[in-house]
Amino acid sequence: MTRLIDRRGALLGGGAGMLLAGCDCVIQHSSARAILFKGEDIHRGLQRALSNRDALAPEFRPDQMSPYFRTNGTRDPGTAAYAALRAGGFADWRLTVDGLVARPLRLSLRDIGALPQRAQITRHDCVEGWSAIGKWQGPTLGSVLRAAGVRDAARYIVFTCADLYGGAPYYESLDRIDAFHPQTILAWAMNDRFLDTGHGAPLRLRVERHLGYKHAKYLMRVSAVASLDGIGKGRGGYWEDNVDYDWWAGI
Ligand SMILES: Nc1nc2c(c(=O)[nH]1)N[C@H]1C(S)=C(S)[C@@H](COP(=O)(O)O)O[C@H]1N2
Ligand SMILES: [Mo]
Repeated sequence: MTRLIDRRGALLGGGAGMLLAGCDCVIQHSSARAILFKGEDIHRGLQRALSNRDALAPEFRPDQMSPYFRTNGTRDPGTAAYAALRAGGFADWRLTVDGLVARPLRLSLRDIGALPQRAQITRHDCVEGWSAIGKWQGPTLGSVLRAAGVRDAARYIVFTCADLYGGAPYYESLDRIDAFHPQTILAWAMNDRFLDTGHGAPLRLRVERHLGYKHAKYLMRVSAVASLDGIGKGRGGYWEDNVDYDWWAGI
């Protein structure tokens, strides 16, 4: 990993240009989807059947961004460990990438900023009935998994967070198709600024074809696994385990 960083240099030191560079919007795809699925009468199931798993979520223009993007769930992990990391500007924070990978990684924010970046303006849809449009930037999860040499036996990617619910970390999981979806990114910037505490600093998942609860904030660990058995209560996420939310939260 050190070699990867040395070759590409640091982004975070001089990242302003990158932040202002704008989004890699895929207008053709979103307008095609808009035309295809215009009628309110088209059943969601039909839409699901017609859209393939690799289809892109709609992307928006900067002038469509929500002036206010609320926070939900944990707004501050509130642990001594998290407070210490934040007090140090997350210089000591590392993302562990492990499990079924050839090369386990421990990535700093600088390492993450040095990977190829993607920016996207998307709509966040929370199952509780609110939505907001914001801009997110970071490397694709796929590029991180490739850097780690994810093994073929890995069927799921599990995300472990810094915040605790009843003593256990919030967690989520995706299958390989969503993990390698081009809009699935590990975002360190929101609306052209570093993520704030409320929105999941220093790093959160964006998985744009899914509902809000899949977008794990306060990321600490990304693990490639063959099965979700034995992780939490085995249903692939905190809400899935405890409130019967569906593991599949595709939109
Ligand atoms: N670690 C962690 N991630 C989380 C949550 C949480 O409580 N803890 N809440 C989820 C829910 S339900 C939603 S809608 C979004 C909210 O993201 P936001 O606070 O940036 O709006 O984060 C998701 N990710
Ligand atoms: Mo949510």
